[in-house]
Amino acid sequence: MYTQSLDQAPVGTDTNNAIDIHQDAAKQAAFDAVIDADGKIEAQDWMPAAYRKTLVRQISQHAHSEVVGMLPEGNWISRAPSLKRKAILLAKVQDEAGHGLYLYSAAETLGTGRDELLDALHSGRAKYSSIFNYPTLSWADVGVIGWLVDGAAIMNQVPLCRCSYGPYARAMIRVCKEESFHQRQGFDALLAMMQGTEAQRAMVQESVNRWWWPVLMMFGPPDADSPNSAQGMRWGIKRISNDDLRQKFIDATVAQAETLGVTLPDPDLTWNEATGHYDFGTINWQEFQDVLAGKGPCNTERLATRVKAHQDGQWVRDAAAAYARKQAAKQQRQAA
Ligand code: FAQ
Repeated sequence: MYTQSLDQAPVGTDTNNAIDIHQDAAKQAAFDAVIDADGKIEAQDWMPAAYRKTLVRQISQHAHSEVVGMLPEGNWISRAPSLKRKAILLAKVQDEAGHGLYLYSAAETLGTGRDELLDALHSGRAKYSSIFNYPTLSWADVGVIGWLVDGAAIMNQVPLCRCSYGPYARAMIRVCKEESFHQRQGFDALLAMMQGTEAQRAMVQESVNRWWWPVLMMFGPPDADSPNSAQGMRWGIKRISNDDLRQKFIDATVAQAETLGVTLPDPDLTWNEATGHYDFGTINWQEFQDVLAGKGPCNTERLATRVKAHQDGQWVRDAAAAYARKQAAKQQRQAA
């Protein structure tokens, strides 16, 4: 059962209050039945306040990640090594903007406005994925982001296509298809470099060395230290735990690294016949906490760039609003 009963006042002598509580209990029971049957909750359905709050938190953090996630790769659009790679990178970065838009729209269906969500990001109150606070120092980083960062994102997001909240689940279907293309283009870019010169191979290896551990942190803290996981899983928002997704990602990536010819920078990475999984070394969770606390290598720069982009775009929003007002007035005149 997923009740809010602890939040509810006891049935008193007030008849209206008793009726309200009775109605809320009926709504809660209907909600629980949908969740228990693995069904979908839609925007117009009644839902517990805590379910709504959790969804707004997760979906908006996800949207912010897509939008801030454009910045590390965007740095390389003007420096891509060929027209083909530039066109692919432009398309990928635009896709990430689109993902942000679907996700902000999904969050808005829960009754929180876009301005409020963006204000939380720009004021530093909202989180976005830790991974985007690391710098892109070489062209190989663009390939590694596609291969590993998008690869981790897909591993985390495919189960979200089955999320109990309909608008989020449906947004994730298209997002995952596009992330899949992103992952492959990253692998393809790295494969080309690995078949190139010694200097190119070294550039790929150096990039993998820097990104591997931060990528493993993308899945979130260990299950034992994840305050939101248990409830998120009971509500069918999260389907697979942070640790299980991290393990699935490692298991899938080792063979890809071998195909590429790169070494994953973990001396403890060994196949465990008994568990049927790879064992791996200790993740530096202090580094993760530091990045979340705003002390990562690029936190300040990323937020400042995002705020500036938003401010620079004010005239576009003003012009769009003025045009919409003009069109509405025109329609009113025609209807009169
Ligand atoms: N970074 O209790 P949990 C992408 C926070 S999209 C920052 O385990 P939960 C596409 C967490 O929010 C990447 N914060 O939390 C792309 C919570 O804080 P709060 C983003 C993190 O929600 C590719 C606290 O720690 N994907 O890459 C991180 O149950 C290339 C405790 O954690 C999504 O957002 C982190 N890595 O599980 C774009 C997917 N991990 O809110 C451009 C949807 C945890 O209590 C280029 N989100 N935290 O203050 C999820 O699946 C979940 O929210 C998790 C966290 C798994 C991220």
